[in-house]
Amino acid sequence: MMAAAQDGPLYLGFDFSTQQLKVVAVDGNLSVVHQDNVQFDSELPEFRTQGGVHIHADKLTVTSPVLMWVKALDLLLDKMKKAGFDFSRVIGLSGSGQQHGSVYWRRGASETLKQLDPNRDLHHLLRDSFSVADAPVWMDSSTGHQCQDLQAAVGGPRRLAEITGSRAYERFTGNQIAKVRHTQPESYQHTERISLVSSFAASLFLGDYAAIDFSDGSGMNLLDIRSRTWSEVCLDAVAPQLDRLLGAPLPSTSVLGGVSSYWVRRFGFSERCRVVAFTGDNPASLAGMRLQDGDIAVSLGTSDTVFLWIQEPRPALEGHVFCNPVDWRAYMALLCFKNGSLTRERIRNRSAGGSWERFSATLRETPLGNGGNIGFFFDTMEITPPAVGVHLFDSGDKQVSSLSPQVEVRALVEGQFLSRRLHAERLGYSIIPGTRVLATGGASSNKEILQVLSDVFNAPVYTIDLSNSACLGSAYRALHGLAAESGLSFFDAVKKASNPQLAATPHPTAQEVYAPMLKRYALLEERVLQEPRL
Ligand code: ADP
Ligand code: XUL
Repeated sequence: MMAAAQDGPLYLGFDFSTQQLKVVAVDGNLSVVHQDNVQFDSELPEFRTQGGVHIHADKLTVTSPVLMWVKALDLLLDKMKKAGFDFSRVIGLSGSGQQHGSVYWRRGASETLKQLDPNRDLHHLLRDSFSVADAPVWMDSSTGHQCQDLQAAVGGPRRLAEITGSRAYERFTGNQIAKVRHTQPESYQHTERISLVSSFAASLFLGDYAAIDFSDGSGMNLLDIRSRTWSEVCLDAVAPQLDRLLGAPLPSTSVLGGVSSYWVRRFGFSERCRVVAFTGDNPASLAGMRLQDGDIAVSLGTSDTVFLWIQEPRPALEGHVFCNPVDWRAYMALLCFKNGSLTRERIRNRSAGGSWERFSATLRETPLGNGGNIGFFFDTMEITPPAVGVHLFDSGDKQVSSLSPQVEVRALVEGQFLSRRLHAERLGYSIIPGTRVLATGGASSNKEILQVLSDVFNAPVYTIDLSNSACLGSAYRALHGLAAESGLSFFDAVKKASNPQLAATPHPTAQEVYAPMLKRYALLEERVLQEPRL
């Protein structure tokens, strides 16, 4: 058993997320045998990011340096090598990226990718390969005009949602591409390929441009999610001949090819090692949690997201429908909340002395329902709902200017989860007996936060061993991608993985407290949305 584990095949999953690059390796039994990460802010300080991004002076434009991601990969692989990781055992790799971000490859970059010198770091080799140095990322909300133009060209928000699964959203890649084309025409002219963060990362391993997969491609406002081809009307509205810059999209389970000779010669990868299409971090998390129809996933990372497995797409004006990453016939619905972990960190620093322990103790010591106090904490322009600012209310629905530190901590966490539940229900999702809430992301390691989640949703909360389900899901997808060619389903391919563990069950009074509070929250949200934006 031991001997087999020490020389059997391995699968790697990478996650190019907002604040860090992570990797896990699993063996054929789906046990995690290695994990590592590179934090952008602290380990690559030369790029001067905060939370992995640059927020520009207009506060709306948000970008990350592409070369930072490349350098992070150099660093991560070096760390693995130093740790004695045996790359020759890896027979499949895949990965995920923060969704919606776009990478612009300069003319000639494909030739560079094909002839990478194994004696040098990638970030030296690719220094001149990007026509836009600062990649727009999902936190950007600067493309309001482009969104209006796209919706007008297609026949309105509802029509756009019908085709692409979402009305126009500022962070969606088509609108970002339209902005780059207008604001940086020269750079756009010099671009030979546009990748998502996921397909950009896959390209580094492949030594060639990697296809965009159907699932992450659904976050662009460009893909027809039913025919799984680019929508001509959407492409035409964004830029002429955009299909040439994007390449044809492929199923998320596709094997794209082998790793390039750079990886074989520099790190000792096997020539047999295959690259399976990379996808978005949320789709990859769905795979990592082995989410099933009826479950609800709540991801608590830089962004908070809520997602579900759905059979039939019924796109609405709120939320998104993506092609499913593990079953090409199915779909997933997703809601994204921009003010997630970074807002929790701000309130932790302000009201809990900068310590998660004190933050958690406060949640333990304060009552369910928080004495009727409710808070909305939209530090930056929220996506769901589109509102900004901090709005606090007492038990009589009177707006107040501050709360005590203890009440503030609970108001933040309860408010966040009331919002997640309210908007999930509006999407048509209802909690019935037997519903499992599967939690993941950095904050899912916090038991007290999970208890509030369980109480507000009045449902049991489960976690998987690894809080980074996107990374794990990428390793699972690598394994499945290799097996999928013989027709094996994703769930059959990963059936040996350990089951999610129960982390919290709702307090007996949870329903009594939160059912009326949810109604109040919905009414107060209406009020917040009507307030003028300063
Ligand atoms: P991403 O993948 O978006 O980069 P992660 O899912 O790794 O982010 O989550 C990172 C976040 O996890 C950090 O910003 C931090 O706020 C949060 N986090 C880490 N530990 C805890 C904890 N004990 N309690 C609450 N939040 C935590
Ligand atoms: C999803 C979204 C974020 C990013 C970053 O639509 O914008 O969740 O994928 O994690």
